[in-house]
Order: sequence, then structure tokens, then C-alpha cells
Amino acid sequence: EGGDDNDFSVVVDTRPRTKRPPLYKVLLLNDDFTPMEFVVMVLERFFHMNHAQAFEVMLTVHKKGVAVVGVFSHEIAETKVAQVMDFARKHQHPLQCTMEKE
Ligand code: TYC
Repeated sequence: EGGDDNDFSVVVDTRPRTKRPPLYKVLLLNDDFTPMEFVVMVLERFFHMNHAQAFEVMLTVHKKGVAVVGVFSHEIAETKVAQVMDFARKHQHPLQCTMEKE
């Protein structure tokens, strides 16, 4: 009596899951040589900041050493980093731009 002990039940997660892609922070790093105006131009050109925003973010990087300049999907973040690094290299500035998972 009591039935057979053959309960093969498993816990099934029925929560409605929404799968969001991971996001990546794009970081701009300070250095002693890249002109401030060049960094401002980079932020305007590739991160669509107005001049005042760009100047403010540039000063943050200058003072703190690093700042997040945007958060994007992996593909867009990679593109932004490549664009900044190419542009800096073309102008022979040592400006560094990297990305990290948020
Ligand atoms: N520190 C640089 C200077 O004094 C300016 C600068 C700001 C460089 C931000 C890089 O990401 C940077 N000319």
C-alpha cells in the first residue's frame, strides 16, 4: 500500500524569462599626451555628445583617469572601440579606448 516509489517528477521553472543580451561599457582612458580638444572631438563624433557634454566627460577622464562613455551591445561596443582607436592612431595620439562587460 502507499503506491510505488517511482516519482520521477522534476522541478520545472515556469517563470516567463526574457533573455536580454549582455551590455558592455565603453571606457575612455586618460593619458598625458592626447590633446583635450581631440578627446572632445572623439566624444562628439562617435558618442553623439554635444560640446558641453563632451567637454565635461573629457574633464572627468582627465581628472579621474577613466570614464564610461557609453553602454552598448557587444557588436556596437566593439565598433565604437575600433573607431576611436583607428581615429586616434591616424592622428598619432596615444588615446586608449576599451570595453568591459557591464
Ligand atoms: N590628459 C590629457 C591632457 O592633459 C587630456 C586627455 C583627456 C587625454 C581624456 C585622454 O581620455 C583622455 N592633454
